[in-house]
Amino acid sequence: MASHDQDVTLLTFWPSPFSIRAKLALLFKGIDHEDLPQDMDNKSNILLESNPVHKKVPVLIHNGKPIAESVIIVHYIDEVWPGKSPLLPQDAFLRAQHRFWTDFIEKKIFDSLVRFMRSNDGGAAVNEEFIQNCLLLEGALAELGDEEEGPFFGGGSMSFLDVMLAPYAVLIPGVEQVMGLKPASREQCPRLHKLFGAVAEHPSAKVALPPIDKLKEYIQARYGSK
Ligand SMILES: N[C@@H](CCC(=O)N[C@@H](CS)C(=O)NCC(=O)O)C(=O)O
Repeated sequence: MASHDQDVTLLTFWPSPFSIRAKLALLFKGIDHEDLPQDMDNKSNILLESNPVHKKVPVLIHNGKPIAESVIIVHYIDEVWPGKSPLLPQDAFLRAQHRFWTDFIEKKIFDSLVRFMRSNDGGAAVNEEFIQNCLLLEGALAELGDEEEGPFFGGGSMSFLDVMLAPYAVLIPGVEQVMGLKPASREQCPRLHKLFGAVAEHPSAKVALPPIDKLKEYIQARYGSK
């Protein structure tokens, strides 16, 4: 682990895909930190004071200064601890591509997944929308990620977009197994399947991602089956 002169605390909620991103970025960079799990039904003073605008996790507190919003947190981590392998590419156009597809994950992938989970009509239409969004992401992966170098958007090493997507490696199977989501097939999205497989095997992701059975119990309790 790096830099013992830094005081780094992360406010988290274990099933939160947003918390998982921030945790993964810290682990990937080897940053010593304290993980402070939060009770979402009884928000702590530290959460309310450090994220008074949204009152949500994750919040990174670095030497007493709070940073909220997972995308902003991962960006901050990458700037403060560039280390041997920066998450964002050096090239400005590629950086813009990573930001564009991050925005797509928030606005399209996450949104269609949550609408599926909340749907009370079986969710077939929104499930199809979700698959179409995965196909678009597959196209981006084929364009941006060098398959010969490795399975990630960053080729052989995780990059910004890989961290953004990593929580879905467990979230999608969780929603599939509890709620009957039909994910894009291996034939439709071979690169995404490889990426999620590689995420599941990544040493930092193994620590950051919750076990699938625990996540399934949470999804079942919170959303029920379809
Ligand atoms: N856009 C935020 C979303 C964070 C978020 O929605 N966090 C949820 C947990 S998954 C939360 O703290 N919810 C508490 C609440 O809504 O009161 C991010 O990227 O960090």
